[in-house]
Amino acid sequence: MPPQDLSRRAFFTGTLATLTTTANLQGAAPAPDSPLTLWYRQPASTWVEALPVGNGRLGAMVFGGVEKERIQLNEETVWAGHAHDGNNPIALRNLPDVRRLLFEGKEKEATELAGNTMMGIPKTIQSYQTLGDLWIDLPGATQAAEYRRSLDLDQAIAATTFLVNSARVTREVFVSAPDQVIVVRLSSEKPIQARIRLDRPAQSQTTADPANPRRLFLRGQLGDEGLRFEAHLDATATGGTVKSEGNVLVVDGATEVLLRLAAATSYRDQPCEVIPSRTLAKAPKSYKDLKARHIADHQVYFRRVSLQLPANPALSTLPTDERLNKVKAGERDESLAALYFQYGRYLLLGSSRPGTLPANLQGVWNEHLKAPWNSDYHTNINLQMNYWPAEVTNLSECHLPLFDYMNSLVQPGTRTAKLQYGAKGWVVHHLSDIFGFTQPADGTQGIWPMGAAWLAQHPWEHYRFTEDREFLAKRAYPLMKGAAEFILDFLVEAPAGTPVAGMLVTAPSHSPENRFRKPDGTVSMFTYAATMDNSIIRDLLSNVVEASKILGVDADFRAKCEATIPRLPPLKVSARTGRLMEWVEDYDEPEPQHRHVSHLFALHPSEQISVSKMPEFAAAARKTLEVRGDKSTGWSTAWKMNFWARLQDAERAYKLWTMLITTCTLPNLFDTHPPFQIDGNFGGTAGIAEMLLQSHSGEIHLLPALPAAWSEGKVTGLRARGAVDVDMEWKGGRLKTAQIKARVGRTLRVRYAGGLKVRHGKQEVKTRTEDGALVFEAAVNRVYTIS
Ligand code: FUC
Repeated sequence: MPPQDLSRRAFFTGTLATLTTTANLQGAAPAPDSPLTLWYRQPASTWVEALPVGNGRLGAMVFGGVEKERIQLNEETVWAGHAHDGNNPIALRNLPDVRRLLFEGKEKEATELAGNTMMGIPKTIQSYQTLGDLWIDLPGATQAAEYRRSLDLDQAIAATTFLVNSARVTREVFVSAPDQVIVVRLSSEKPIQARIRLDRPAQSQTTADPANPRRLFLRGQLGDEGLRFEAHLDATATGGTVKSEGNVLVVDGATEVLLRLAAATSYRDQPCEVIPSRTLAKAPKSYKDLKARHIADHQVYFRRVSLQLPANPALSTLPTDERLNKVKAGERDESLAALYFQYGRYLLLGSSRPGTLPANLQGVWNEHLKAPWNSDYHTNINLQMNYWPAEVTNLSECHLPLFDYMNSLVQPGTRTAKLQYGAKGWVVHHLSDIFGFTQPADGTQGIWPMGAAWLAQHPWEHYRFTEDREFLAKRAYPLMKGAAEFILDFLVEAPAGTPVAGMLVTAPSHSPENRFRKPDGTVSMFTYAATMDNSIIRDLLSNVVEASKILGVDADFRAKCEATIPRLPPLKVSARTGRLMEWVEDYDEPEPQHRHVSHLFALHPSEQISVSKMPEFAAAARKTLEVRGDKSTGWSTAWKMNFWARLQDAERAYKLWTMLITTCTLPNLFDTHPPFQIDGNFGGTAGIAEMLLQSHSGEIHLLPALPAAWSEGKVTGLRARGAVDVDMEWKGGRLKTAQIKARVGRTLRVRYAGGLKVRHGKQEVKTRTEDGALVFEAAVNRVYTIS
């Protein structure tokens, strides 16, 4: 293969500043063996070509440069801003007027008044930020051959390998969860020289440790009132020396260099100045031990699930970017969906582990000081979407940070509920940070007090998938109840003259970020009783009722919830359009293809609409989706994939998958809104699972939306509601066999289009058929084979 001049490769679109190498590349290393690998023949020239590694708290983006390697670093609490009470003291006294104006149809006046009186102070939050960059220079390495960089999802290791002067140089990077360090090992067949640097675009200094010539400190503060942060890096060289020169570590004549980096901020690590060095002191010094402990830990979670879909070897053996480009050009490689699915699981493990913060808009990976949407927590779809794959793809533990985070919002959210709405319980508006921001932000579209109510679906789902009663009692129920308490106080009776007079409604209300046009031509976002609110509330109150029954607690509160549910405005199908109505009246839409499809919340993630139980509403949901159209942002495309899977329209769900991978996916398989936003990865991963297995509405549905393109395949380790493990194999588009194991003894209802028998070992199990589903008694932890 001829030498390739990086600067002339059409693929590279990065600016010179982001180029990580100017080396010439010659020849190519062979493809890695594992299908669970992303790999490339050239270094990343832009951040969205770099490969992510993470342990939930720490993250790194590996560029794979030759002469100059950049490893961009993150620590999840490097976030500008600080806690303070930003509730608006005049909100509550203006709320009745805002409501009155909305009910009178004076949206413009209501918007103005609410904008002047209800917004949080300050009006928004600040950004999650980069921790900095680790640079590894190999002076003189201007020519490289047999180059390859890769990310092995099964080991969670990013590797770069190439020949310089006929000697193989290899770098491996991972982020250890058991040892809480970012690890880089550089090895070379011939002794090398290297320069190792740490820096950050702002607010930091790098110094060498006066007490240890092999250690660097990167430290700083995010403004006068902001957090302090620290990264400590140490280097060990084999067969050579390492010493500091100024604020650089210089390696001379080594064949192996081990770098370990630990980081902390004053957000929770006190004193953060010494914590990273303590972490380094505790972590193993040997690469072998670090790596073994890292892989063992990662595989406990990662290997629970496997997925095989038909591979096209002509594509599946190509570098990931070339493979993706061919799929974008219309070629088929179904196994790319399996890789994308496992990548989603990998990304969740990398950005959300027990004890960490939840995955934000970019997971944990962000190179900016001011990121798009601050890389924050958006609760009007994005944060929830991040967790859609957690339970079904058997990463239940990764869901836990969301509940810790919700807990951290209870106290400030209770204050906001009281001060801004005169309500009990806790409330969150459409965005938040790590400092307990719960008030409305970013204009009147931020007056959307439904965040806690929607989030409260998650601990309930965790319970449904795990059947962990203690969790339900101690963690889930208090969060759900507090969210419901707010809702019960927030709801008001709609006055006479409105289409929902006498019903209990939300006011103010939004159908997130979408607008409507009234017959007089006025356009607004601000209203009362948007369909999404009603559906979220119906979901929440029903879940609270069920949870309180399971736990045998709170009969009075349950009665209040039960009495409220029938007074909520019901879902409505428009007589004019046949679509599900998004608003209280059948308004026109200025933007019929708006990315949010909030009024279908009842179809997914809730299960109020199901094809079998409410076919007329399912039909209206179909029409809604037809008019909304398929093309949209990353997360919206992923949501639509889930909607179509719930509608059991396999080919349409597959079409949405195809759009997600061809129009919303970056070279490193990150989702793009654009720009990069990780929710689409997680929503897409959940969507693939939803096509293969569903477990809402009291039954387990095998292969509910299997497209023709995936006619052959195998999946192991998926989870269904009711704490059930499901493996399946299918051929010719038909289920061959499924193995089902309930972790709690129970009656199972299993649906599959076609006759099935259930066996335990060789013995046939007695079943009955109810409403087309196979029903049988499953004993705890017994494996049943269905074929
Ligand atoms: C919501 C969406 C945007 C974006 C932002 C982070 O506001 O409407 O598309 O995803 O969140």
